[in-house]
Amino acid sequence: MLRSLLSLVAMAGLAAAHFSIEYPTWRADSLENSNYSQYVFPCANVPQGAWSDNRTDWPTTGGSLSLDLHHPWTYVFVNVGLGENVTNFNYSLTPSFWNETGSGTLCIPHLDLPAGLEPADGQHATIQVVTLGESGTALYNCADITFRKSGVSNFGGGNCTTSAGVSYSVVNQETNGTTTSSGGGSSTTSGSASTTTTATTGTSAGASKGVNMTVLTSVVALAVAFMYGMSA
Ligand SMILES: [Cu+2]
Repeated sequence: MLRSLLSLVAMAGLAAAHFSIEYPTWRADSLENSNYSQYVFPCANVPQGAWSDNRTDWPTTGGSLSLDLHHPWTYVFVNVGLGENVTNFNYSLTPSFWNETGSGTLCIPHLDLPAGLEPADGQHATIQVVTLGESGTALYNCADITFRKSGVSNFGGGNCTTSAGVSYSVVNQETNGTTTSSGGGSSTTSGSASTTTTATTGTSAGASKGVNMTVLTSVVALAVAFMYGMSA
């Protein structure tokens, strides 16, 4: 009974869970194939080339990023690695990570590159997006790109829209009890880092998913507590 309840919860969690990269096009749909898992570092166990010819031109000065997020909230990290089949994502596009709230599309019109990263025209690279929730479990997805000095139309304007109820703030670095003065964002700021997007709350889709997730979490907590009770 308990086991079936737990597996039911797990299945429901999978259906409502995880995220996708809408732009640039992700390496492959990491939800469609049972060999893929967004829990697997660095790219959800999706091999490079899983979808052929799936490299998006992206400006050498930085570009747009659009995510479809399905949790009530998450922390978001965006990294870049250079090369054809990257395993070392050693450039961060989010020197201060984001605290995102809401379920739906989060579109960033322009992400700047860090100062040390000056890719050549035609340089292959991969963008890695990591989300981190309250359990400490991270989810990964990747999008393969080719840096282009020109000819890339920005994914801006009407295409880059953020869902109502979705917003994020940049988490400032803190030391014991004091916030460092870089909060204004000069030295470590990477483009949109000082931007806080806000949107109206309370659309039906995002809100209902959030409620479901909360209920699921409560059920899991109860089940785990029950198991502890039985084994103790
Ligand atoms: Cu999930």
